[in-house]
Amino acid sequence: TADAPWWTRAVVYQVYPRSFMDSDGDGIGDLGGVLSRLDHLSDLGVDVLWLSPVYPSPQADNGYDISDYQDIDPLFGSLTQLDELIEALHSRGMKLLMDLVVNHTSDEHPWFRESRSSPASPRRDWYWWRPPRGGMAAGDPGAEPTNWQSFFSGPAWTLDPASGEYYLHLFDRKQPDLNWENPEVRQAVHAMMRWWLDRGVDGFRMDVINMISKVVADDGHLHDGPPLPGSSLGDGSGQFLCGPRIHEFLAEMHREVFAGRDGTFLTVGEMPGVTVEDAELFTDPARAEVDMVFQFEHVGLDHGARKWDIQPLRMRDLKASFGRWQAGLATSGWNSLYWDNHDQPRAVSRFGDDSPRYRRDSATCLATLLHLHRGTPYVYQGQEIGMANYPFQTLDDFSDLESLNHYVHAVSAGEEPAHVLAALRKMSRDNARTPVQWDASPSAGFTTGTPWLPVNPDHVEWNAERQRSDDTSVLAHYRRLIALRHENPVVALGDFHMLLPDHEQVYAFTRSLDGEVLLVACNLSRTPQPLADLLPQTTGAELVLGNLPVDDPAVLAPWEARVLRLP
Ligand code: TEU
Repeated sequence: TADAPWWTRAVVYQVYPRSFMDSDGDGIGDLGGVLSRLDHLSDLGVDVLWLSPVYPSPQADNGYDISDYQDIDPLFGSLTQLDELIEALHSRGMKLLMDLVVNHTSDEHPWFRESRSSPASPRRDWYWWRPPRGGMAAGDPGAEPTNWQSFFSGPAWTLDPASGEYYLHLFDRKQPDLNWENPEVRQAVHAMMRWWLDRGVDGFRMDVINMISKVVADDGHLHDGPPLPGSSLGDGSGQFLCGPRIHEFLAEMHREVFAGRDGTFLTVGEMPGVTVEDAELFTDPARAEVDMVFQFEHVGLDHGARKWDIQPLRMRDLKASFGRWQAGLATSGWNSLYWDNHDQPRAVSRFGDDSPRYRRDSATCLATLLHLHRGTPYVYQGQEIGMANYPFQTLDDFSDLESLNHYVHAVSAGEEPAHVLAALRKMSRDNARTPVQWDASPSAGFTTGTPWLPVNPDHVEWNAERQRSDDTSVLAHYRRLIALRHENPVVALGDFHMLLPDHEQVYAFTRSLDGEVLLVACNLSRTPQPLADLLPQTTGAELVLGNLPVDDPAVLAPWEARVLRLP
């Protein structure tokens, strides 16, 4: 276990800066705010800070549309403050991951401005430009070069009238895809990454990095995907997820950026649609591509055809999925572990039970379940204090373009507005983007101004200050979970074995290392469960960490999670 990489014992904390802490009163979080709250991170015990984008951006997608990769947007602060943050984190023994968004830039990036300026521009081939589909006129419905649907609704191509050609954007039209087939693009990205490493950054979270290789014919032709039900558009994912050159591009990136550097870096690739088999290759240390990936299987289990077609999560599906990933990466490769991030609704509302009676218990139960798996846990800002979904009322309450675009497209396609709104309330990314609740004051201690997105009214009861000295709080439990990982190699490295695969309420598994066996048993329901009957080996076992006082050793109380050391 001595030679296991440092990040196998690490816990990463994600800061979505716009909603974390505002230091200049404009109602938008910033780097000054992050700097002012580092004690909170040290107190929690996290090792790495993943900072969502703070680069210059028109903010079409809250910074995931970058117009300058080597500066800081004045909205968030300055490069000087970023350097201060690197220094402050390093002095606390922590590391900084920057968010690398290089599948696409902003349409306001100089690269795209040049590329769009003329078909003869030397940067034309830095992006994906194509003429209208064979024989059709530019601007005709269906004349887009492929039938792909954007992740943010509508076609993934937008016409540039000046040239009569379309450009590709898998996301918003203000996020044109870079053409990674072009070695000039790859070299420019590598140079930028090296520039950040030279500044002292410790690695990257790589945004939709498995989309940078598209299936493209020798003549440049891109292919349609299968038609989407009830739509004139198609599912292009087979043409751009984990495409033919993805391993080549990531290996090249690793070689050009990290090789030869003395340092202990961390790379995590965000990969919608990635399979365990793909991830075994991506995270195989011998291949030097990425250290770990964010996969999306578990956060897709309550989705139907779309994330908005919500269905109840079945426990056996969750166990099968997590179990498959634990088994698949058991001998080589590595898992990331997450419930929450800035794109997902709050786990305590989605997978837990945010009723007054069970909110604390379910939040700490879900945390125990996740953090005791094999992999690197990611804590999303506010998750450590049990922050929950926001009580959105009307469409005006929402800010996220993914949600707003979906509403417009769904309603114009004939879906019932009230039904669409109900789905937004549950699944909108805005649920994760309300300001972090630091205290019970009017704006939860987040800002002295008007917050860009309203603070959840429940901040009066659910806030960091109230929990800091409460040993029974969600925050205290996260502190203990993180310490457990730091102090026990079996938590970081122990072999994983799933138990009770078909039980609908109890999620249980063991972790084993050098003869030490921990058994983790979590009751993800409101009904007590007969632990001793289900798992007789737990009788008399030593309690290592529980999220509730143990009333009856033989019974798991509602939302009770126990970590037991077997004799
Ligand atoms: O998200 C990638 C992504 O696939 C998500 O958009 C996800 O599909 C959706 O939000 C949830 O269903 C990354 C960033 O995390 C996200 O914030 C950006 O909007 C997106 O890429 C484009 O950069």
